[in-house]
Amino acid sequence: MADTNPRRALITGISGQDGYYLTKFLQTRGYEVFGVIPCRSPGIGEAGDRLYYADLSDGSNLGQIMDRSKPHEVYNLGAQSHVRLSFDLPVYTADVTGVGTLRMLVAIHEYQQRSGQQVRFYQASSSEMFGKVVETPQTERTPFYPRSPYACAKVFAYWQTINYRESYDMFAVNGILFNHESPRRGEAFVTRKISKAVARIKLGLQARLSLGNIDALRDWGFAGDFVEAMWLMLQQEIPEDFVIATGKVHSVRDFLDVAFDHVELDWNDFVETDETLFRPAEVDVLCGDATKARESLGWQPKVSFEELARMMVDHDLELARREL
Ligand code: NAP
Ligand code: G4F
Repeated sequence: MADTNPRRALITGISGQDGYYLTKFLQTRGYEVFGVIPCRSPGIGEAGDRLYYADLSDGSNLGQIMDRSKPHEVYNLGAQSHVRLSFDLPVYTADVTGVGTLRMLVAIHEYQQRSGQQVRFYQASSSEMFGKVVETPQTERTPFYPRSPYACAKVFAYWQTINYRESYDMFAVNGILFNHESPRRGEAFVTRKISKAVARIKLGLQARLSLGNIDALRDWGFAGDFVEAMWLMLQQEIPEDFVIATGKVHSVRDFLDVAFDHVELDWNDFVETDETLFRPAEVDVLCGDATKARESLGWQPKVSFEELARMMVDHDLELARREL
């Protein structure tokens, strides 16, 4: 009998930046959204009937979660996603970000065999896999050169996703997403660290901002635009991998310019260098070519770099005012 219930999606990493925007996006399309959250604090068993406690470093209840949520689509966004931190926690990062993806794939494959239901799988792959880039811009065909434990873990997850697609005829795809930011960005990532500091400096709540390598160049887009591409990848007839990027490159200095200009301050008066924030190996520049996504998915970014930086500062000004 045909399944007439709403489409169901299961999201790992639902409490993160992309989990937030993807949940909103799917809900506006009538999806029933289920989420996996790691158990870090009290409140076990009180996560709600669509939220399940699970840890990607422990696959023991992932199969049970598949049985309970019966998803048509799984978005694997859960990860230890901080590149600098991955140098301090390389084995943990490999386990959660790399092997965690494999645990999810195993759970989905076994669920498909048990239930006879087809599940579409999205893997949150990363432009960090290009690392010390061998060509610019980077496309779906550019070889990887990972430069951190995080990037190595993502390369492992990328190939496991392809292996499950090719071995078991699974609809499993990699979205190779370049940096994307928003007011929901974690505060340890450079754009949000800056936007939060700009707001607090403007209101007299903070005096200085310590940063690492401000010459790094990234292809920065808006998370709200990028989650739409995740969904589009799972609506295609054939499972394929896609690069998602703006194609425009800016330095951390550029972000400082726009963010401080927005509140009429000069960042040179406030920013200092902290050597401990440099990485053992840096990714100097990333620039994506999303031609395939534009042509096959009809996807393109809407929010510009300048709009993104101002949006984040405005949001953090609102938050900082509550501290006064
Ligand atoms: P994020 O804000 O750091 O969110 C990561 C999510 O993973 C959080 O919900 C976190 O839960 C969860 N998580 C952490 N450890 C876990 C574990 N052991 N088991 C289960 N869940 C765990 O990351 P994001 O920016 O939304 O990115 C989403 C995904 O895309 C990540 O896989 C990231 O690596 C990848 N990606 C991001 C970008 C980007 O520029 N944002 C670009 C390319 C790829 P807590 O909230 O409890 O920590
Ligand atoms: O904001 P970041 O920490 O992002 P990074 O390392 O590019 O990684 C993010 O994007 C990846 C996609 O390419 C994701 F896969 C990954 O999960 C994450 O979301 O650092 C951006 C740049 C780096 O070059 C860093 O060295 O900013 C430089 N930077 C300079 N000062 C800093 C700082 N980064 C951070 N986090 N904190 C600083 O104080």
